[in-house]
Amino acid sequence: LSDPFNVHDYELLARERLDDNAWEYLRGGAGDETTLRDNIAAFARWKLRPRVLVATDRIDTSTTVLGTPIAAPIVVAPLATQKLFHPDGEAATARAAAAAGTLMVLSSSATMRPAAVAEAAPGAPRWFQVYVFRDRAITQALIDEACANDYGALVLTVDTPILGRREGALRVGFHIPAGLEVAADIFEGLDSSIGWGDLEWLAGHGLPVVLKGVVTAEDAQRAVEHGAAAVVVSNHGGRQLDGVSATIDALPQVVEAIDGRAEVLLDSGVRRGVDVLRALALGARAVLVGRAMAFGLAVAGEPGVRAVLGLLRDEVELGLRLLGCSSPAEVSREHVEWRP
Ligand code: FNR
Ligand code: LAC
Repeated sequence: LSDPFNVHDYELLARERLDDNAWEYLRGGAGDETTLRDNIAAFARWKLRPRVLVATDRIDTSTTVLGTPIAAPIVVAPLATQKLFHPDGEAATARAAAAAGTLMVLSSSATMRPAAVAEAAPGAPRWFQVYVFRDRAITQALIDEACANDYGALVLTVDTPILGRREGALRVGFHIPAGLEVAADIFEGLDSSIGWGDLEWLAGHGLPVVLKGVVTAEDAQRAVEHGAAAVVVSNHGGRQLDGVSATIDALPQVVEAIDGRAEVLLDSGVRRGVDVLRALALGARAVLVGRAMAFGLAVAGEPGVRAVLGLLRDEVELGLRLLGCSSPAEVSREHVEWRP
């Protein structure tokens, strides 16, 4: 496998590179991992309906998220502790995202500070993911640093009042290796008491607020009422509540409830360009990639992430052409049907 063709190849290579500690943390899901598996299986149940004899000379994969231009509808998801996967950590990811013409979301539990990540890829678009820690001063300092360093949105992750129980990681005795500094300790200090009322405080920083982890019509409606600029339909890659719907199955109810009043993004289980097309068809504006990106990071650092983002973009371009669409905006509900 010296020449990886796709995300699955990167996954196999990443498994070889990482020790059990890092691998189980990256790979694993909560409980019986039914949601982890279903995220991927569910994409395959949505069949594509290509239209033929459509002149698609020029394919343009680019789009925007909250007004920020991106080269393809693929954004880098917030992933904690990236130095666990490669010594260059979040700096490698930031540079790769910039080179791929897309946006990176930096985790609150990163192994680099917001300012240092900004410095690694000056001028590149990036958002900051917020966890609210019991020690509010830690959270406030991170947000202030993000605001001072041109992060363009605050992404509040709402599916994690407490960390899910990932038995694979527990079995291998998961730990942060000595010498790795994490901006804030996700494993101990989350504040489970945050509620809708806290959104005002977040919005008070003057940046658009994105809610990550909305999977129901009811919460989509509330998100809009509370001024969210976007929601991410996400089940945290199957790492939180096991038994939650695959995100591609939850997407239609969220899109319907939002009714154009905010942007809708999706993550969890995206491994192929055709998964991106399915999400677009069901009303997402773009997807986030978590593990896919991290497999590339583990294999080769910055060039690895660049390669994964590049191959997914190429798969989207090919898929658009074969679907009979010349841009993401042309992919519509008629391009998929559900076949269990
Ligand atoms: C995550 N995810 C995550 N989300 C978040 O809001 N803050 C975080 O710090 C992390 N950390 C994290 C670490 C690791 C190792 C993984 C795999 C995931 C969730 C992430 O943003 C995203 O929702 C999922 O990764 C999407 O699923 P896929 O693309 O990994 O299948
Ligand atoms: C995780 C947390 C950090 O999924 O979001 O591990």
